[in-house]
Amino acid sequence: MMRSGRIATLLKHATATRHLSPAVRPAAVVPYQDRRFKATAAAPQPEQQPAEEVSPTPQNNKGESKSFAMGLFKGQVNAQQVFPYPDVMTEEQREMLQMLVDPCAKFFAEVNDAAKNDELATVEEDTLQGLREMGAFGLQVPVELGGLGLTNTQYARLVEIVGAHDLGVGIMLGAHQSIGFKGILLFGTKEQKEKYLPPVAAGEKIAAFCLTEPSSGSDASSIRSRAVLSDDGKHYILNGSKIWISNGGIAEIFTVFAQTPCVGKDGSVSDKVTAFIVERGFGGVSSGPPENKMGIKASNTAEVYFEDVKVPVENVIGEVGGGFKVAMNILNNGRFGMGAALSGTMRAVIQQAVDHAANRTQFGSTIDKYGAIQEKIARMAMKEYVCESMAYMLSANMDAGSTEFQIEAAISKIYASEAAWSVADEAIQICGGMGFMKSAGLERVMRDLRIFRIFEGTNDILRLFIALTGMQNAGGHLKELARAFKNPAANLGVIVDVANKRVQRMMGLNTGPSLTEYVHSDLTESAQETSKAIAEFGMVVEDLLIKYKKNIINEQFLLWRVADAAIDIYGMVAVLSRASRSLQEGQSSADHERHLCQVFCNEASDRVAENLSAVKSSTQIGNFEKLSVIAQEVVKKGGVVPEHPLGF
Ligand code: MYA
Repeated sequence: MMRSGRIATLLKHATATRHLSPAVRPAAVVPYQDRRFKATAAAPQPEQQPAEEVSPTPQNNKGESKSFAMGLFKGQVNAQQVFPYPDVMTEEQREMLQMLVDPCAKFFAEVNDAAKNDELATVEEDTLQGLREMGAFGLQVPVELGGLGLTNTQYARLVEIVGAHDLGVGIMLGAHQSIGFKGILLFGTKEQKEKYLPPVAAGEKIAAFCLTEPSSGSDASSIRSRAVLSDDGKHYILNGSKIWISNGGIAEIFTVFAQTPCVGKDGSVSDKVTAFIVERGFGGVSSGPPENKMGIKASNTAEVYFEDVKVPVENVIGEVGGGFKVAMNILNNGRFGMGAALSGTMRAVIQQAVDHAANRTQFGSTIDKYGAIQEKIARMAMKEYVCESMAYMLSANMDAGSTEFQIEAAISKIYASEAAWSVADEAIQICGGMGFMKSAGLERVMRDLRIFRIFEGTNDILRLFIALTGMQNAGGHLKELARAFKNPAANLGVIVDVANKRVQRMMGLNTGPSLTEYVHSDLTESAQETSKAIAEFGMVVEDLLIKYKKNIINEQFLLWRVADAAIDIYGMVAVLSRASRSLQEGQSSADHERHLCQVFCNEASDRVAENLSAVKSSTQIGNFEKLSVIAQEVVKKGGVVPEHPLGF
């Protein structure tokens, strides 16, 4: 059950618009300043972020958001982060990355044995040692603290290789650095960084991220682990247990989230989440046996117990009571890695499937010549292209210093995990009986992939997160307009502009913010489809806010469709931007990318229209109500309700 923090704000914003007549509700306002992506400076390294930024609330950033996704919810195009396709790597960073790619790929092809790791449910020592020697445990740790000091984009390119070869090893590495010690890297004090980063970067000590508990999964702020300050004020005494912790059985350093009593401004005491660095060596830390899982078997997953663990006060990450946002920001910050890793997975399985299709003869021809197989291959390639375009757009935005990428990160995670699942499934289908054999390796990939739709925020909860975060922001936009109405004389320009756009939209004259100026001329039609989708999306969000006000939080059937439309639109923009760059630069794959982009935009715009019309359609809303009743009856019965067709 979602609590009401975000929703209280949404309510406030939405009700502020009640007195506006429909004719003057805000329209698609499109400030097209900053058209070019100017971020050419070297990417800010994580350590450059001051420790004071420990409670960044992206939504609270001052000034107008530059996030494309945030703007989308207002029917706007914030072009700066998406056009042209961002690339903020310096020449030096590019050269360094090029030097790392080949040895990394060679290592995974020749030394690591994914099938054996899966069989033995562990990562073999020679792989671990090789990874240590390559610096793979501290990819983003600053060089002076023993890491490789890579940017997000450089990191993405390397985890793509890991994802292509062994997702189990990927999770061991990812749980260690993408979330395990990321809190120290992003928000740690100088002392915390100096003490903890060198051993974790060297792979001497493994890290883990401890948030989930038996009674607290998606509802992360409901954790029960508790840490209480000792009488002498030098330690927190930590008690609690965590479940399904990746690296939980092998880690020495843990980022642990626990409730701590905090004194409010009015003097009242209430529990708030605080983040701690906990060493196994503190005593009182123990782990359960390795979990027996469906996939990613090579990575260790275990329960972790904390019993009267004495955690020094200097091991608090950020502010006492500020731990929930530390957790959310670590997760936001790590999600781009999944998009990159799973692009690698998709590239690998597509290669395997087309190799089979091009060599397997049936009915007198190799099967790649048949339309049924061609459609599969083309769709697999399209999904990979969208996923990869999103992942590197996001990593470049992060490298350019964006702090407001939480919606884009959630979109990328959802898209990547669902695309990779479908691509692996189709790869098996193309390979037929051979794909089903263990020796082909595809069943392992399929098993490994299943968890990606569940962990790091289930796709279901992230869909709600996308819709609600975007709507909260759009609600703020409506509030600004309501404020303008309080002093119409001073804000006449704003009001007239908004009213005109609204009228245009109602008369069908407004086809949305133009994107054609950003894209290659071959993609004009796709740009127009995207513009239309953006305008329609902004209008539907506005109508939903006005219609449902605070109750929108309870409309999960609708929120789900809003999120799906947002995911498709972000995908359209990502491929439009990337394919345009490719065409403009005359890249060898430009024509191929044009086709990928055109088909995706065309089909995605139909899906967007379908999702957005569903939230307005009384028939569909009637269906949602019936689906809710059906589900409740099934739950009440404890299984399917209809009598068996045979009567017994
Ligand atoms: S680790 C476990 C993962 N667990 C989760 O992801 C938990 C999911 N739950 C949530 O995210 C939250 O509880 C939700 C909020 C979203 C449901 N960014 O009232 P609220 C702010 C910034 O909405 P709730 C794992 O699986 C919000 O604005 N801020 O909160 C490891 C508000 O602020 P304010 C955020 O209703 C697997 C406040 O918080 C965010 O309680 C291993 C309260 O908000 C956000 N996202 O629920 C993976 N959310 O008060 C390995 C909320 O100021 C990695 N807020 O308005 C592998 C990676 C790949 C590597 C490579 C492989 C090869």
